[in-house]
Amino acid sequence: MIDNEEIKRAEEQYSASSIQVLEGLEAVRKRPSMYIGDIGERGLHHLVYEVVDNCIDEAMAGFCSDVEVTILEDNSVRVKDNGRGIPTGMHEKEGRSALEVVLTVLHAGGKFDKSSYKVSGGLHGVGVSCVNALSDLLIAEIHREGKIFVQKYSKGKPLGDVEVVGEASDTGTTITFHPDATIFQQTIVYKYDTLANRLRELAFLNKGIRITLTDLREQVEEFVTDANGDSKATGRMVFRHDEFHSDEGLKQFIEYLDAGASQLIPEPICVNSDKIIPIDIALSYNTGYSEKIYSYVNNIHTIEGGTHLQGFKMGLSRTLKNYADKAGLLAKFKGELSPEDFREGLTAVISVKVAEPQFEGQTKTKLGNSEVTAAVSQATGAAVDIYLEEHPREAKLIIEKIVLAATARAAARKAREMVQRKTVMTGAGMPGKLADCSERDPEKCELFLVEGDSAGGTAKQGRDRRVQAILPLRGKILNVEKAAGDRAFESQEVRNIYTALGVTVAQEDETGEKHMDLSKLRYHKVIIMTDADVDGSHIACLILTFFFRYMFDLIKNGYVYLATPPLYLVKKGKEEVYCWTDGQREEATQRLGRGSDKGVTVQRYKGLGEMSDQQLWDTTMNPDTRLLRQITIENAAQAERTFSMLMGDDVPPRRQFIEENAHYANIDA
Ligand code: 0RA
Repeated sequence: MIDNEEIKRAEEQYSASSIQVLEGLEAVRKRPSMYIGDIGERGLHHLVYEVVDNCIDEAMAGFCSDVEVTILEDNSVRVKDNGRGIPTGMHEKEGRSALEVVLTVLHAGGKFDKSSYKVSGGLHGVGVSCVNALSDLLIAEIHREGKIFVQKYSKGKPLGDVEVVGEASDTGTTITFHPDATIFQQTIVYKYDTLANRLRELAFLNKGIRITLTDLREQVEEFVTDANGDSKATGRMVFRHDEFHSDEGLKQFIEYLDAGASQLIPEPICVNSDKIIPIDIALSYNTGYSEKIYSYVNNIHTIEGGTHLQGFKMGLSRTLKNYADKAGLLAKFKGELSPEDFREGLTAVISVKVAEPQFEGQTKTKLGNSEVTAAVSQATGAAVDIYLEEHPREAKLIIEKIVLAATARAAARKAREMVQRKTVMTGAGMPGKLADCSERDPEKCELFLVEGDSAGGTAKQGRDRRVQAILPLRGKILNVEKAAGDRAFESQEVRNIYTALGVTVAQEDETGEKHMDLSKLRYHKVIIMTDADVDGSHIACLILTFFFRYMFDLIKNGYVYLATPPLYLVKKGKEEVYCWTDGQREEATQRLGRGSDKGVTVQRYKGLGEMSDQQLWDTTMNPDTRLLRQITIENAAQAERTFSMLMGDDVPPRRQFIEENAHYANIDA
C-alpha cells in the first residue's frame, strides 16, 4: 500500500531532481561497477542487455513484437524496436522531454506510473540512463505520432534538444550507443556469441518476441557444402546474422537444451500459473543421469538458485512421491528415496516474475523472497499431478527411473563405504598418480590438475615440491554425464580428484542446497593446467563443469584457478621472451630483431608437453611470475552452460561436442 505521505515525498524528490540527475549519471561514471557489475567484458555486454530489457518490457506490455540488435563496424550497438516509442513530449514535473528523463534519470527506467508491473530489467536494473552515462555517443531515434525525433548524447549529457528530422509511418525506439573506451579500458569489442546466447535465452523466456542479431563488423567468407559433403569457399563475404523466436517458450527451451538426449517422455511437462506470481516452468526427463535446472527471475539467470528453485524441487518430489505411493509403484521398493533421486535425468527451466525481488548471495543472483517457495511448490505440484494422472504410462516410466536412481545410489554408497573402510585400515588412500607436496598446511598448498600424463611428468619435474602437488588427468573420464547417480564419482579419474583434495562431493541439505565439508580440504589452490588450445579449453571446461555441479563450494570460496601457459617463445641468440598474446609476440619480434625479424625465431607452443620442466616452471608454475586466473561463480556457470547449451553454432552442436569428446577418448585409448 502506498500512502499519501509517500507520494508527496516522491514528488518532492522529483522536482528537486534536475540537480540530482547530473549527480546521478556522474556517480555512474565515477563508479560504473556499482551499477553494471564490472567494467570488463561482462559490463560491456551488459549495456546491450540493459537496452534490450526495455524493449522486452514494451513487448511484455503488448506493444512490441520485434527487436533488432546490430553490432556496427566501430563496435557501436544499435537496438531497434517497434514499440510505442519513448514519449518525447514535455514531462511536466521535470520541465524537459520525457525522452530526456528516461535517458538521464537513474532508475527512471521507462514507465512513470508506479502501478505498471515492471518486472523485467537487467541484473542491476538501472535502465537506459546508465548505458547513456557510459557511452561517448548515444543517439535516440523515436518514431511516434507520425514524426521522427532524434536526440544525441555524450557521456550522459545531451548534445542538443530533441529534434524532428522527418515523418514516420511506424512507431518504435532505436537506441544506438558507442561504449566509452575511457570507462571500458579492457575492451570495447563485442562478442557475437555472447550476445547471441543471451538473446536466444530471452527469446525462449519471452515467447512470441522476434529478436534478430546482425554483425556488421567482420565479414566472414561464405562456405557451401557440395554433394560430397566437402566445404568450399564461395568468395562471397557475408555478415553474421541470427533470428531468435520461440512460439512455445520454455517448452522449446527444454527441447533445445536436451537436443540429442533421448527423452523418457515424449513432450516436456509445462507449469503455468498466475495465481500468486507469474510462474512459467517446463521440465522433462531424459534417459541420462545428470540434473540440469536453469532458474530465472525477471529474465535474470539465478545462478545460485534460491526460493523459486527450492519451491520447484519440493513440489516436484512431493508430487512424484505421493503419486508413486498412491499408484502402488513403490510396493516392491524397500530402500529410501533421497531428494536427488527425483532429479536424475531431469532438465528443467524455471522462470518467475517477482515485483520486488531480493537478490542474495555472492553473485546477487540468488532469490531470497520467502513467499515464492510456496507459490512455486504449489504450482509445480498441481501441474505435475495433473500430468501424472493423465499420462499413467509416462508416470510409470518416471517413477521407475527414480527407483533405479535410488537403488544405484544405495549400491554406490555401499561400495564407497567399503573403499573408505579399507583406506582407513591400510592407511593408504592417496591416488598413485598424485605427486604430493611435503607441506601440510592447506593454505600454503597447491594442487595442479594437469592434462595428460606427459605434461604431468614435466610438471612433476618442474614444480616446487614443498608446496605444489601434481595430479595428471585424462580429459575423457571427466564426462560425468555418462554415469548413473553417485556412480559418476566411482570413475577412477574423478575419485582421484576428490581423494587428492581430501573432500567428498557436496551433499544436499533439507532446503535442497548443496554444501561441502571443506574442513579437510588439503589444498587452497586448485589449479587447472591444460594446453593453450581448443582441446585444452574443452578439458578445462569439463573440469569446471564437474566442480560447478558437484563441488560448487570450491568455486564459491575462490579455491579454483586456471593456469595460463604461454602461446609463443620468441628467440634470438640467447635472448628468449615468452608471449601470451599475438600483440606481445609482434612486439617481442620487433624488439629482439631491432626493427627487423632477421635471426628471430618464433616457437608456437602446441602443448604443455612441448615445454621443458624449467620452461613450465618459469612461465606457468612459478608463483612469482605466473599468471593465475581465479575462477568466479560466473565463469564456472558460463563453462557449464557452454557445455550444456552448446551455444552459438549452426552445426548440430550436440553432435559436434560428442565428436570432440570421442576424439579425447581415442587419444587416450
Ligand atoms: C516510457 C513510456 C512508455 C514507453 C517507453 C518509455 C519505452 C521505453 C523504451 C526503451 C526502449 N524501447 C522502449 N519503448 C518504450 C509508454 C509510452 C506510451 O504510453 O505511449
